[in-house]
This record gives sequence, structure tokens and C-alpha cells, in this order.
Amino acid sequence: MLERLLITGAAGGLGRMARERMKHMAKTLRLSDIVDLGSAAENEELVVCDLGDPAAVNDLVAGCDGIVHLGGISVEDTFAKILNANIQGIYNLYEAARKNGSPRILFASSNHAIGFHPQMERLDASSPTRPDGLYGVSKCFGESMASMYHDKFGVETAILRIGSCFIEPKDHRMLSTWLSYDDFVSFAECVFSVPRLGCPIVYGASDNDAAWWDNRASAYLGWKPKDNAASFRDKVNANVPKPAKGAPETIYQGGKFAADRIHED
Ligand code: NAI
Ligand code: 15L
Repeated sequence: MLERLLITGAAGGLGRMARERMKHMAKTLRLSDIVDLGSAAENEELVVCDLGDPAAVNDLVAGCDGIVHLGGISVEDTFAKILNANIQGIYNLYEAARKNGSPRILFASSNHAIGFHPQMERLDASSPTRPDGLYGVSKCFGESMASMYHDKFGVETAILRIGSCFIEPKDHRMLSTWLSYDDFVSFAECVFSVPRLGCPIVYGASDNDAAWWDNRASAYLGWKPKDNAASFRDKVNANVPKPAKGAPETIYQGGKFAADRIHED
């Protein structure tokens, strides 16, 4: 069990889930976000902090032996916002980790780092990145930071290229990209218990029949996702209109993000 697990982005969708479902992983959960986090439960420490602030992030990381990094801009946005939260923010996080005992990190990267690859291509950890927007570019930057801090300083990171982590798949594309909450938590349990982590790139998807991604390179982690988006196929077919043939959500792994405009400041 970890002594103190830091969860950034704890007020967000995945952060709220992790706050509830990762309690058992550490004696203390240090929860952080740029917005209010309510009141602290018995084993919680709450820290409101902008990831773009180097001194605040250094204080945030000090004393933690594990980090689940969920904080930041999570969809396409202006470059100014992405720069502060996802680029300056990840630099601040890795510098703080380097200076504070090299806690293990689970970095929430995204399928949008590879989103311009066509859906018919099967990708693995060695496939080239192909970001589908500025948000995707920022995740590529984060992945490169993880790799460099591992090679140069020994900071271990699991780079999880999350597909679509929600209670259930919301559309046809997510029948391929869905990651269940249970499978996300079991991944985090592997990350913080495996004897040697290194710096693997792992595709964050459940055991979906319609999967696009191959995780054999990280089989040594022992992570075995158990859920399958196929069990929601009928529900999606009944409730969500099929996208038109040739629409971006039928062509690109990143779906609609590939057709998103640049959000000017
Ligand atoms: P979210 O947008 O619900 O949560 C992100 C949190 O980060 C928010 O609570 C926000 O207040 C906080 N944040 C934003 N800027 C900040 C800053 N400058 N300083 C501190 N905190 C800041 O996103 P969600 O869905 O919970 O995703 C969590 C992480 O997982 C994100 O990094 C996202 O890119 C990644 N991810 C999520 C996927 C999903 O399906 N939910 C898919 C792929 C990646
Ligand atoms: C992401 O990276 C986003 O954070 C999430 O909100 C979804 O849009 C997801 O990708 C997806 O591609 O479904």
C-alpha cells in the first residue's frame, strides 16, 4: 500500500471516480484540482492548486510516493489554456517528481495522441504518434516528458493512452475505445504494485470485441481488463444514430476531434 497517493484533476469526471475507488490504494489520498474539492474525508488531504504554478506543484508533490495525473485540459481548447495546464503543468509535475523522491506516476494520456490514424490500422506501443489537435499534441509532449524523465532520472511512469473512460460507451466509436471504471482502477493497482514499471505506453481500453489496439508490449504488467463494450452494443444501436459514412467518427481513431477547428485565443 502507498503512503500518500496524489490524484490531480480530482474534481473532474475520472478524478471523482478515483477519489471513491482508489481509497484502498494508499493510507492518505492527496486530492488536488484548480477548483474546489468540497470537504475532506478522514484519509484525505485537499489542495487547490494551478498545475501551471511551479512552486505550488512542487509543494503538492512533496511527500507523495505515487501520482495519478488526471489534471489538465481534457478536450480541444485554446493553446493558451493547453499551454498552462498540459505543457507547463506536466513540466512542473516532472520537475517536482525529480526533486521529491521520484514517485511512480500514472499519466492519463489520450487516444488523441494517435487520433489521426485510421480506424482500420491496428496500433501498438511502437506506432508513431499522430495527434489530432492541440490537445493531442500536448499529450504527445507529456508522453515525451515521461520518457525523458525515465531515461535521464529513473522516474517511472505508466503512460495510459485512454480511449473513452466513462460509465458506459456513449456512441458507436466507443464500442472500440471504451475503458470501464473497473478496468481503469485495476490498471492503477497494477501500476503501483508491479515490481518494475519502467515507462510503458499502454492503450487504455477494456477487453472490447471491436478493439483497435494491441497491448502485448506491456503484458509484463499483468493487467487484464475484464469488461467488454460489446455488452452495450444493442443499447448504443437502439439509442445513438449511426454516423454518416465518411464522417470523421467512422474514419479516424480520434473520431470527431480530427475534424475540430483550432480554438483561437
Ligand atoms: P475532466 O476535464 O473532467 O477533469 C480534468 C480536471 O483537471 C478538471 O477537474 C479541471 O478542473 C482540472 N484542471 C484543468 N486545468 C487545471 C489546471 N491548470 N490546474 C489544475 N487542475 C486543472 O477530464 P476527465 O475526463 O476526468 O479526464 C481526466 C484525464 O484523463 C485528463 O487528463 C484527460 O485528458 C485524460 N483522458 C480522459 C479520457 C476520458 O475518457 N475521460 C480519455 C483520454 C484521456
Ligand atoms: C479524451 O481524451 C477526452 O478527455 C474525453 O473527454 C473523450 O473525448 C475521449 O478522449 C474520447 O476520445 O472519447
